[in-house]
Amino acid sequence: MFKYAIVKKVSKTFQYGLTSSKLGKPEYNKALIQHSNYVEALKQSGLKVRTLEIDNRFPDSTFVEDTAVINEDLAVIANLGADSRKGEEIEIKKVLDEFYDTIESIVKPGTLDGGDVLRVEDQYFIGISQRTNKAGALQLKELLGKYGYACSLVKLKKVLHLKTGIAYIGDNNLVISGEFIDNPLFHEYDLLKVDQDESYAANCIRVNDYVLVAQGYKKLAESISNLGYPLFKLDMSEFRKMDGGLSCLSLRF
Ligand code: CIR
Repeated sequence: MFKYAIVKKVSKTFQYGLTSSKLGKPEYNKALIQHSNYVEALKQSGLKVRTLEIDNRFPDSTFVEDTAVINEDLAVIANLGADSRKGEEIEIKKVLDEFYDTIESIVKPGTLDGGDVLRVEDQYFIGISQRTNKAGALQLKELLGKYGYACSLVKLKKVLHLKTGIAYIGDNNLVISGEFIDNPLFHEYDLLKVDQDESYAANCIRVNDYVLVAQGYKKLAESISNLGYPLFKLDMSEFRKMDGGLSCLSLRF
């Protein structure tokens, strides 16, 4: 069970963030509404939400998930892979200091974005991507290993982050899309395969009893619902324009 979430208000410079989506410029006011609906869903799922103030120096800073990897034992501060995002982690470290006795950090030459780190029970998968390099992944593997977590590295081919294409929703159920479907690393799980036309929705999150899923992706919503999970369907259009999804908008612990 999660108790807390950390989120961060959408920067006024959001439209200048990194993206490969070609979906156009995000509408700021719409993004604010979508963000506040997201926070509301986290609260309805039972979380106390800590909302960090806006920081216009960092257009992508609302995507707090990338700044750290946290679990019940420790917090690991990321060394973000994109130059324009380096420094976002400083504020997050200060906040996590209030909650954690043990805080570690990924350091140069290692880089790592939290979006590349997927936890499945006591097993972690770490994506090697444009943002996370092997040195960063191996540092994280060593840190988590001290607490008994196993780690496997997954080389990404197309997607930005590992969790762009995979989500673990509990009870052995892995939501999986695109390049990951044929990867034998994931074949021991019960796979909910996401069709190509719904691939954006693969980035969903389990929060206590609920699954939060992007609105407008009916096939996946139905498959998850058929497994018995209650859903929150959230409009994510403006975050999608900036390559962001549901997991990216919070740190949950
Ligand atoms: C970026 O490219 O860094 C942001 N525009 C999107 C980050 C999305 N984060 C995530 O998938 N964990």
